[in-house]
Amino acid sequence: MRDPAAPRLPSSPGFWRSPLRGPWFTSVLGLVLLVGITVLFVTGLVSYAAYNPDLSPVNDKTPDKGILGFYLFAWPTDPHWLYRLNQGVHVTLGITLIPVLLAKLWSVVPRLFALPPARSLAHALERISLLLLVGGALFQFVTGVLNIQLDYVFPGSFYTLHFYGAWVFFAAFVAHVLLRMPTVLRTLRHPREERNDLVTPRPAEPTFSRRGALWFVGGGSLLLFATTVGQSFDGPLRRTALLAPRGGDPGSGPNGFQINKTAAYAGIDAAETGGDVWRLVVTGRAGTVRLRRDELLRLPLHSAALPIACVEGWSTSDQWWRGVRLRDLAALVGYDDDPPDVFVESLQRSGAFREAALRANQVADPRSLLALYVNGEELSPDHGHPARIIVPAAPGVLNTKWVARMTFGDL
Ligand SMILES: Nc1nc2c(c(=O)[nH]1)N[C@H]1C(S)=C(S)[C@@H](COP(=O)(O)O)O[C@H]1N2
Ligand SMILES: [Mo]
Repeated sequence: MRDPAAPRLPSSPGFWRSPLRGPWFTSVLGLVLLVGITVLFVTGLVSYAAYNPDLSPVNDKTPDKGILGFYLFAWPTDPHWLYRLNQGVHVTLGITLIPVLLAKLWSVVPRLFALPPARSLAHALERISLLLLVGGALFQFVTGVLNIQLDYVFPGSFYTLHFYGAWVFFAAFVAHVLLRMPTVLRTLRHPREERNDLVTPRPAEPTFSRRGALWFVGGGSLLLFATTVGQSFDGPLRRTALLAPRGGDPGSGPNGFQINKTAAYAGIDAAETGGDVWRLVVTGRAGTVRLRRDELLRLPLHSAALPIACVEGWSTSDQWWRGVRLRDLAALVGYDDDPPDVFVESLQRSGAFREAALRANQVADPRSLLALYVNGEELSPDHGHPARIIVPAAPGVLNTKWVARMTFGDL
């Protein structure tokens, strides 16, 4: 039987009946998000810096960022797993926090309907900032997940959306934390005494304790974590990455590690990569040299153990690359001991990742190679045959495949 006195409108105080709602539940989830979202923001900004966007417009996926690029710095080459760790944390943590974010929103949902919409100017401003906060959080999580799952649904603009979105969201987030911190601290010190408008005046029978509810949320997070984190590893662990679309099994053998875009997808024609047609064109202050692959192979070859680490969060463990040092190629065209920046172009004719610029510190690193072999075998077509760039600590996108042209000189 329906209780005739039951409030029908979500704006009525007794409409929301879960006894879980209240300052304690909201505060605990809020604290988790305070730590987690701060890490997401920092790793996100760092990830953008890793592209070296201030080096060249081709690296910059967010032009017109204005002063928001104030913090950019020259991306280092050490430790060689730096981008792998940064981006693995960013993506895996983001996915893991989804249940916490949803639970937090659930815990405060009555406030969305609270009437009157504004009691005072200060209250109106606060509600507008909450709109930015909730809208910003949903926007960041949704664009992030869509980019990983559907890959290229935002042609070129994902970076811009996610970057601007991050600043708007984080500004609202900081304001919110400052406003609410006193309540959170009071609640955690005296969990039994603190009450607020989230506590229902008509509690329903509890089906869950508050601690049980937290375990439930934590269990959801743990499940997402366990089915995502494998994308940052090789072997059997990778197969546990059920939720990461590129987690799966990349096959076996020396070239059996994760492929981003295949040669077919990138429109690479096998006729262009063969030994008698392909030439590497290297230009610098001393002029231009054109090298056949057998000529490249007569240069000193060096090895480096380096991972591929994509902005989408997946990475491989260290692969064993072998090829010509970038700084040796610079020396061929006039830079004997002071390698400059380099602009690298692929055979690939179109697509945002067909070209990239590397900074002088990346060129100078002895582990930075124009790789011809991986794990003791020729590069496969999908991993960039006949030659690809591999640079320590750099995001995957800077490791251009199917290289055709390299232009040395300060950018
Ligand atoms: N020419 C070209 N090179 C490219 C790309 C591309 O689309 N075209 N993708 C980049 C990206 S985003 C990544 S993560 C790595 C992936 O390298 P892999 O497919 O060998 O693992 O290649 C990079 N090199
Ligand atoms: Mo990538």
